[in-house]
Amino acid sequence: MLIVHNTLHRQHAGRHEMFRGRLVPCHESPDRLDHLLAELARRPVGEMVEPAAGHLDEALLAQVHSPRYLQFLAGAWDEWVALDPANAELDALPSVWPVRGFRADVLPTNFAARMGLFSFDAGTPLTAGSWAAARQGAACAIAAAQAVGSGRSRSAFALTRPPGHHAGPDFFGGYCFLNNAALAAQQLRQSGFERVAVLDVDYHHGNGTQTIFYGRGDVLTVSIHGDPMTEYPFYLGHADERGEGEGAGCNLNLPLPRGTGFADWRAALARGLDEVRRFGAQALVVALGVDTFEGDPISAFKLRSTDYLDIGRDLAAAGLPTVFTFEGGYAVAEVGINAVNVLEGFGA
Ligand code: Q9C
Ligand code: ZN
Repeated sequence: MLIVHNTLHRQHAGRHEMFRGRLVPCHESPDRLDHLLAELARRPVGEMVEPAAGHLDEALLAQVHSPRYLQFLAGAWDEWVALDPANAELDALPSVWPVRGFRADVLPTNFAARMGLFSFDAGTPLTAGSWAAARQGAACAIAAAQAVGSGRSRSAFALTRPPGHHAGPDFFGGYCFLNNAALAAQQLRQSGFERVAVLDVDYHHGNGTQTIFYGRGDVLTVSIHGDPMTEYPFYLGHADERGEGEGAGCNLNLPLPRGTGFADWRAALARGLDEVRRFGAQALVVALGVDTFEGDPISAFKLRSTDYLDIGRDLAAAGLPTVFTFEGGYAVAEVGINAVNVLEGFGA
């Protein structure tokens, strides 16, 4: 297992997210990845590398995200501070969004209006270093996929932070800016795998990844998650979403109720892996969130730390070249143990 480390991840450090009328401390913190690194130091599962500094495949980025979205993200912090120098001490959060009936084709000049156009929640602060960290995380995901695509390594784990699976073609949200799993899948396609599957095991539906590939027949997206009737991101992730056009039949959602324990969760994983096999995937991307853990502060499944070893074993049994991206998981002290358990269970 090759580990690709995002050395810039600490530059993304949000202060607050909006929750029930209050700004509360961010759940998605730099400590999460630091705990994961500490656990990797205790239990080395593979060689650790860094992506080439300052290099990111812009062409690949533009195959997953829209030019105007990327342009917005690149300049957003400077625009925010230009509004008021005092903003440099604050996070930028959206507060207005274009719902049904509003126009998304016209790009307002107003910064807050564009912030809302390119986002879907007020829980994803943009800070001074968010863009640098997100770009380097994306570089990790792409480098991991390149290593697997070239045959250098049969499997690779990208230490992506901020996470990515909620980010769509032209929107951020759910603590995500760039969709690392989608970028890894796109890179695997580029490396010559004709059919690629993304299996999302984060507690939350991978709405961004689903949306990016919804009309495509070359990338299967499967997500196991809390039922969106009660769980974030609420507006996508139902079982009847099966893909459209050339992508018809190439999306599978496996929503599960709050309180689901490992036996039922594992049965859903088996169903998801069946679909990956049926699709004929030649390579696999696992969007690995560990917010399915029983101790997670914002989620409601009941997985225990030892269950993650079995998840790793089940994933390895698919027998595919595999790239892992790191997604959610907010029980900070256990994030490292749980994620490294997956890698250990997976083996090489
Ligand atoms: N107070 C990922 O796991 N906020 N994103 C829910 C909780 C959004 C989760 C409200 C959760 C986003 C990558
Ligand atoms: Zn999550």
